[in-house]
Amino acid sequence: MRIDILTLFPEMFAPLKESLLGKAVEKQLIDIHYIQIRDFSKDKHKKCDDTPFGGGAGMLMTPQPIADAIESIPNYKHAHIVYLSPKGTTLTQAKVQQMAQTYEHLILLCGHYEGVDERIISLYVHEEISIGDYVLTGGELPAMVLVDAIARYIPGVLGSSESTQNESFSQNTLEYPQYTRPQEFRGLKVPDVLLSGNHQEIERWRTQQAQILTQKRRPDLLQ
Ligand code: 4FV
Repeated sequence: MRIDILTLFPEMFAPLKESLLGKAVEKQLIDIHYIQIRDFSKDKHKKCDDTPFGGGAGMLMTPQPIADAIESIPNYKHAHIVYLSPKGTTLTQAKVQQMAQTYEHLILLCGHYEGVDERIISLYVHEEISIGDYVLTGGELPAMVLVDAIARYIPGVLGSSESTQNESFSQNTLEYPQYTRPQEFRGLKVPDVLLSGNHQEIERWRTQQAQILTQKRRPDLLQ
């Protein structure tokens, strides 16, 4: 999968160069390109923002640099262009899985200030996605969240010991409690069933725990 990220702050994306994601890029499982929108500004001061028509607080990102940055991307017309925005569809695990399985080329537009000129959305954006009902200073963190979540579904990114199967939301429940060594820590013991070697009982316990936890914290998932 190729992902082009359009941003005013490429340096914010250092986390995508670490750990599993960094290894996935090294192994060329994911091809991530960072595009500095400001490089495309035709303003003599490289301005990329301006005041909103009709008044109102804050600044908007102007359309020209964004449009030219998008059109600089090879085959941009065949990519799925996403704008990270509180006005978008809220991201869910199902949406992440669908995107990972559907798109070979994603372009992620990161807004800043009050966002982008509406004409960019009309002309180029296929989908607006929100990571939650709160307002951030920029679309960079949401873009990193989206890339991280999608990358987990790309074959080879997760180690053989990890899986997207029995995890929170994958079966419309939260994940069961998990334990590792030592068997006792600060007086708290690992549940005996997990030490029993009885896989049928372990599976039954995990299913029951997931149901209890989901009913308590996220009954909406059970609907
Ligand atoms: C956001 C979110 C978000 C709004 C104005 C960036 C900011 C600024 N993006 N999910 N919640 N974006 O708050 O995706 O441009």
